[in-house]
Order: sequence, then C-alpha cells, then structure tokens
Amino acid sequence: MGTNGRTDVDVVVVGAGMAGLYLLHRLRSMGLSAVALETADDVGGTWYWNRYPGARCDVMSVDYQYTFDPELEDEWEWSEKYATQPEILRYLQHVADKHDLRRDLRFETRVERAAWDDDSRTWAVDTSAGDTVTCRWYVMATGCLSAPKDPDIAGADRFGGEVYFTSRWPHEGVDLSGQRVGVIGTGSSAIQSIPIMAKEATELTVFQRTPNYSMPANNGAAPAERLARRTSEREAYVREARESLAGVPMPEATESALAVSEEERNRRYQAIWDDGHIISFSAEFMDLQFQEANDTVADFFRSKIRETVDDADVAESLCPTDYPVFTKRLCVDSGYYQTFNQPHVRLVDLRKDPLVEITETGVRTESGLHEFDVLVFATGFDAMTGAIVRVDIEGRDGIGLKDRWADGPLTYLGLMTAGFPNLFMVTGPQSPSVLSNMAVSIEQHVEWITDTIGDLRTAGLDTIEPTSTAEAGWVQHTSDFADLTLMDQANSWYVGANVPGKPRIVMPYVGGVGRYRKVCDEVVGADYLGFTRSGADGVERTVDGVVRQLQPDAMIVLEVMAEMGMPAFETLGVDGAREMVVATSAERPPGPDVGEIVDGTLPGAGGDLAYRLFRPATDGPHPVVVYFHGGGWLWGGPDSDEPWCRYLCVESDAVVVSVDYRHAPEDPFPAAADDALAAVRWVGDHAAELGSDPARLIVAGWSAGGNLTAVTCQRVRDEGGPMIAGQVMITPVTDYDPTRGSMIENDGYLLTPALMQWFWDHYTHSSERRDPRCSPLRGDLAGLPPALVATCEFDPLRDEGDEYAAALAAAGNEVEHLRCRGQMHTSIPSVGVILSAEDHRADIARAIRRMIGATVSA
Ligand code: NA7
Repeated sequence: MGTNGRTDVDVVVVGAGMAGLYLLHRLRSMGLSAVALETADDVGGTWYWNRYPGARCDVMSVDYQYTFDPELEDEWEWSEKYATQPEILRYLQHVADKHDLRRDLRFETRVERAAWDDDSRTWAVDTSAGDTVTCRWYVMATGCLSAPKDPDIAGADRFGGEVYFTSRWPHEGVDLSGQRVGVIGTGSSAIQSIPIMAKEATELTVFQRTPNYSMPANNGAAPAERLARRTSEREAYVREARESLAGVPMPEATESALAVSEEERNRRYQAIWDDGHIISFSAEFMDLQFQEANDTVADFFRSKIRETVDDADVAESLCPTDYPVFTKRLCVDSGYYQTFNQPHVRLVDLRKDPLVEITETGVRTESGLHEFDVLVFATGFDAMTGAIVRVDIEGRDGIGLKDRWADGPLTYLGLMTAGFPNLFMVTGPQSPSVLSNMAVSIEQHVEWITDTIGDLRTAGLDTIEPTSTAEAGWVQHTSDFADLTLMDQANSWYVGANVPGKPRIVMPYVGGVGRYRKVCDEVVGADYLGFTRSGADGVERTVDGVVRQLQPDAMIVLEVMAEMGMPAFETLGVDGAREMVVATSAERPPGPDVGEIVDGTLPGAGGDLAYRLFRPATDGPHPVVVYFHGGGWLWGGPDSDEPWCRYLCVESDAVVVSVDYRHAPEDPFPAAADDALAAVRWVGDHAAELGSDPARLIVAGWSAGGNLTAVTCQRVRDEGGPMIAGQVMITPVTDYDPTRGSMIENDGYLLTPALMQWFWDHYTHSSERRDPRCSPLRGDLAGLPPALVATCEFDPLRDEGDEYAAALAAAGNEVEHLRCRGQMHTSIPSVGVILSAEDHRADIARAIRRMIGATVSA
C-alpha cells in the first residue's frame, strides 16, 4: 500500500512475533481480514531483535513452543534443552511459512498512531509508510521486552568507538577479536553474552550496578523424559502447563523449605542446580516467596558464586545481597561466573566505584577513565508498558493511553483498558506475562481475544470495552496479590524501577497462569462480566462487576480446602465437626513467641472453666484482655484461637486470658453468656494476682466470642461491674436474622449462612433469639465501654456487625469500626496464614493500646 493510502480490514495486529503470528492464523481461520504491521523486515519479534551472542530462551524448548498445531510438534525437533535465538527464529519463520502467514504481514512498517473513531466505531492506524489502515479491532502484540530502554547515562552518545545494544545486535554479527570491550549491565542479556564476548575480546570490562542471581543452564540435548511425556501424554501435558503456576507442567510444592534440615535443603537445591531448570524451584518448596525460606535459596546461590569465582573481592561484588531471589528475573547462564577468573576480564562494581559519564574514549567512573574500542549497552528494556505507550494511542474522547497510564498501567485482565474500545493487548501488564512461559500465556491471550471477537459477531455486536469498575477491581486484585510477595523489594523491571521516572508498580500478575486462565474463562462464562458490549444499532449490554474481590490469600485457603474435599461442618454432626476443627488447628502456624504461657481454671457460672494466660515478655503489670474464642458456641477451648491470642499479647503488650465457656448443645443458651460474665468478673477481681492491672481490663472475642464480648459488656454495666476499659468484637454475632443481605450473599467463605443457622439452632431455641443475651443488637446500648468492631466484607455476619457498630455510635458510645476489605470471617484470627489481614490485626492491637491509655504511634 502506497503513501497516504487507506486500507480497511477487520483486525490490525501490531507485531509479528509469537503472538502476532498466531493471531493472524486464528483470525484468518475465522474468516476475518487481518494485517500485521511489523517494524522489522521479518517475523520473530523478540527473537528477531534479541540476537546478541549467546541469546537463548530461559524456558526449555520442549515447553516454549506453540501447541495449536500438533503437527508442528512432530515435524520440529529442538536440538537443545534451551534453544538459541537462531533456532527459535527459524522455528517462527517455519510457522509463518507453513501457515502462509506472510501474505498478511507488512514488514518495515511502524505504527505511529492509532485513534478510535466513535462514529464509525473503528480504529484508524497510521503507519510509518504514510498510510492509514482502518479496522474494527486493534491488537497490540508488541511483546513485553521489546522497547529498549534509553541509555540513561551522561554522555551516552559521546563515545567515538563502536557502540552496540544487546537488544539491537547487528544481524551480520560483530567481530570483537583484538578489541577492548566495555559492557554496561549485568542482566540476563549481559550474563548470556559476556562469556562469549570474552572469548574474542582482548580485554573485557563489565560494569555492574546490581549483581544478579544466575544458575548454570547445563545445556545439552532436550530432556528425554519430558520430551517422551510430552509426546505420549500430549493432552495431559499441555493441560498441566495451562493450569500450572508458570506455564510449565510441574508438581505443586506442598512442603516448607524450613521444615527440612539445611543439609537436605541444599541437597535438593543442588539437584535443581545440576538440572539447570529454574522453574523447578517453584515446585520444590511452597514458601520461597517468603523472606526466611527465600534466604535459604539466596544463601545457596551466593555459596555457588563464592565457590566459582577465584578472587574473593570479585566474588563478593557478584553476590546479590540486598534483594530476595526471584524478585528480579533469575538468569540462566553458561559459564558466566567462571568468566571472571580469566585474566583479561574485569568487573567494575559501580556501587563501590560509581559511573560518572561516558566520554569519547570510554567510561569514566569515580576511580578514573576506562578506555575501550567497543562499548556494549546491555541496559535492558522499558518493560511491559514501553512498547504499548510508545505508540500514540488515542481512545474515546481523545484520551491518550500514555496519559491515562501516567501513574501506572490500568487494565482489565491485562487484556483491555477502559476508554479504549476494541483495543486488545497480548500479555499486557497485570496478566501473568513475564512471570510465565510466554508461549502458554500468548496462546491463551490470542485464543481469548479471537474467541471474544467471535462471540461479539455471533451476538450481532461489534464493540467491547471494560467498565471502570471492573478495571479498578482488577488493578486492586493484582496489587493485593503482589503485596503477598517480596516482588516490591527489588529495583527490577517487573516494578518499572529500571526506567527513571516510571511509576513503581508490580506489573505482572503474580497469581499464576492456571488461576488467571480460570478468571478469564469465568468472565466469559458470566456473559462478559466487567465489559460493555455494543452494536451499531445502539444496542448496549453491560454486565458490570468485579471478578475477584476476595483477598488472594483467603482465596487460596478456599482453593486448598476445596482440593482437599473438606465437607461442610454442619454435615458432620457436632462431634465430627469438633474433630475436624481440632485436626485442622493442628496444622496452623503457632503465632509469635510470648513471654510466658500459664494454664489455669477459674470458677464459671456452672463449674470450673479452663483458661490459658499469655504474658508479654516485657515488664508488668500489664493491662489484661479477657478473650473469648470463636466456634459458634459449639466448640473450642482456651487454645482455639491461640495464634491470635499470642499476637494480641505481643502487639498490644497485654496479658491475654483466653477463657473457655460451656458449649451447646450440651449446655445451651444462656450457659456461655453466664460463663463469660463470671469469667470477666473473676479476672477483674484477680487481675493483680495474674500480674495485670484491673483498671485496664479489656474484653475481646471473635465470632461467637465477639457475641459474648458484646453481651458481657451490656451485663456488666447492668449487673454491677467490673469497670471495662474497652470491648473488642471481631466479626461478632450480634443478632439473629437470616434475611440480612450479607447472610444471603456470602455463601462459600467457610462460615456459611447454613452453618450459622446450624449454630443458632444448637445454641438457642427459636423463642430465645430476641434476647439481648444472645442478640445484643436488641439490647440497651447506652453507656457502654469504648468499642472496636471489625467486620469483613465476605462474611455472613458483616451486616449485623456493621449495624452493631452504627448502633453503638448512635447510642453515644465511642466506636472504632474496622471494615476489612476482601476478607472473610476467619481472616483476622488466621495469624501467619492470611497475611493480607496483617494491617487489620495491627489496627486492632493499636486500638487496644489506645483503650488502655498507652501512647500509640500510627
Ligand atoms: P535487564 O535485566 O533489565 O538488565 C539490564 C542491566 O543493565 C541491569 O544490570 C541494569 O542494572 C543495567 N543498567 C541499566 N541501566 C543502567 C545504568 N544507567 N547504569 C548502569 N547499569 C545500568 O535487561 P536484559 O536485557 O539483560 O534482560 C531483559 C530480559 O530479557 C531478561 O530478564 C530475560 O527475560 C530476557 P540494574 O539491575 O537496573 O541496577
């Protein structure tokens, strides 16, 4: 197409890499007209450009290939475990030829600008050839690591010798023999190319700002076992890859790295090391994303570096020490560390000897000028968003994508962005993308996009766009997930930290490809939840909503329970349910260490009650918290909420006395309420003996224990003391009413409406349920102690808790109401399990400190 021409197609695809090629194939098979615009003069995308010496994929070839055409798998044989760039490029060229894709490809054509026209409901895509292609649907298949980062170093353009970028290596190759070469950067590209460059160069100097974790590829033939399985159980193999975490079939880790001896751990790390398969780490131990377990891998890597590198100072410089392993892309190398043992190779540690500028003849660091003939920039990419925002994309109402994303990418599922109808991204930010085997993620996205276009056509519609609610929800979910990891601790390109001025946000979705695929499928199954779809005749269909609102760790707990096939408590009978509670409690983390734990008994309303006292390690006398456990008035004991009691003890610096009470059905209402009152009185009377201060007495409880807390505070007021400094009710039961919204909405989050009804049925007779001693919301709420009420979004008890907080405030009491977004009924006491509730726990401890008059820092 000549200058100033205009072409109309159904779909414009930008990029002819792995994604662009498959898109063309799928679109064509749907009978759609499509054109792919590509800056390069051939197919390949990343594998066209990234041709520096030693460039290889860091996912095994057996896994890094298309699955859409099984024939391809038979006819293409990978020569090595990790394929080189030329081999992958040949493979992609082969795919383009085999499926006759070149006729829809326009090479040496850069997309300059794309603008949405609301009247014609089309995109107009301006190219560097001076023409415009209009299309209904516009797909950015531009890759995550394709926009090279500008060298942000003073004098970068001054150097008079030869300059190369690993990201744009000359196709004819570079002869470095006899040259003095300087390399800036020690990311994956540098780590792969340095050993090869060192073979030719007479002098090689590596400028390192941040050392990386790298392990040997131990390359060789493609692993026979995997290959055999892939062939003999092809369907299962492909399915496992799609349902996995990283897009590679791998058993799920179930063991903690800290549960085995150091010797055993290192033996297992060594086996992965020898195997040269980084993704195996994710299958070895389940907690490597947590600091303590992560440290064990980091130590292992550092020991390997020290073993390999002769010069102790150089080895120390090469050891990463200030960020966790896996939070920057883990590298796979072939002889990287050994290279530094060669006499003509030198490492300049820029942390000790900072880079000042680049001059006409070399690189000046604080210690002096390093002169070179050749300078290689291995300085990386403006990752994930760079290639997208570099095109001037204008959406609805003239809004520019770059401006809209100024504070970070905003996407729904990493596939689309609000205000930009019919603009799709393949492996966009907030999808698993770079944290996964790209081949798997690309295929999933291409299939989702093309299926969506197909569904639109079937429905007689032509436009799709995410709602802002759905998008905000997804951005929140991806950020909630990332908060559970150590990802933000490194200045990596995952968080945009390598590009000066780029907003710092964990960009890839960390939840894994299997979980992510499920979300995408669910969205479609719910009639395109979170999207507005429309047609030319003014038809508009919006199914608004957020696809994931539960906190990710709460979600994982539910997933694990579903996998284990845990039956509903109420189906087990009371004894069976009690047994299951005891069995599951045995598995939980113990909670923090306290100064002392003492067991005792105190007189209840109908006989002795056991208690467990947790004392802080600090000097007393301490305030005292009388704590009532949860368990629907049916089960539990002084140790049922022990991790949470320990937490409260340490963080509020208070003695916590966790008191048992009689349970239904053996001892129904009002036995538990009467015991609670007796226990609070006894602790009030004996506080000094317990090493605590009776003037600073708090009553607290979770769930049924929250109910007992509320009830006791009302009764103490009416029945003569003791003085209570504060009441803390965590997701309390406050009123019997099965018709409340949260009771109906929140089914499936451990405490279910059916289970709650079962609890009520055992604890009370239906005629008793309006009694304030079990439904404290119906009591007199005037003149009560300062209160904290915590309610969780996905809890059947949410609304009655909210109402209790509001009613307490309306009655003139001091109330702090903590609404816990995305949490479920069990979240707060699940110390060490639901990490996303950590801030809420801290808020509760702070509230207790305030109630007892301690100085509280925010
Ligand atoms: P990376 O991994 O971003 O590496 C770039 C390297 O360049 C890294 O060591 C950077 O140090 C360094 N760098 C960047 N800018 C500077 C400046 N201004 N001064 C000194 N050093 C600098 O890119 P790669 O191409 O190696 O790899 C990208 C991905 O492609 C890789 O993960 C594979 O998945 C394939 P820093 O760490 O930022 O301190």
